[in-house]
Amino acid sequence: MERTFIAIKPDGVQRGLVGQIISRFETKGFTLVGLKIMSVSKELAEKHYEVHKERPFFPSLIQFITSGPVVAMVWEGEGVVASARKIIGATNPLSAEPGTIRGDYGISVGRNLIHGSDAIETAKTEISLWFKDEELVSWQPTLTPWIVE
Ligand code: IDP
Ligand code: MG
Repeated sequence: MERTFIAIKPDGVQRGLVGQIISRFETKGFTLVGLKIMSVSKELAEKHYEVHKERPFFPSLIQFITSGPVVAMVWEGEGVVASARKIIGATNPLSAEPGTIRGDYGISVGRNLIHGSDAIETAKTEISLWFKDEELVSWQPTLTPWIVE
């Protein structure tokens, strides 16, 4: 089953939006299979954002993501990678549609609340970077037949 990596960034945690953000994915019908709050090391942050290491915003991005607790999650469900990106909204919250997490809660690209994997392959890499196998729980919600035909 398809899985994606989602992280609530320090601004989302500090602003008390953890519950509301988790609710978006939960009420959509996806299944939570991994969840932890953690301090992010510089090493983990740099690995996670490696593709951006030559960009001018890289140092401030690393500083930001290591500046407070992050809530790391793995969500499961058919089409979850692309759907989660839609639920999250555009990178710049000012361009993100109302109804998306970034569109509803943010105004600044450097404080855009949440990360979501951008492709199935990226999701696999990010999940194994952030979680050990034994931290993930495979389970079948009893609600499934009411959510998936
Ligand atoms: P994404 O999070 O929507 O996938 P990416 O382009 O992969 O967006 O950028 C990763 C993160 O880097 C963004 O979520 C944002 O926190 C930060 N970022 C991207 N572009 C900028 C920028 O122009 N200024 C400041 N931060 C940026
Ligand atoms: Mg990205």
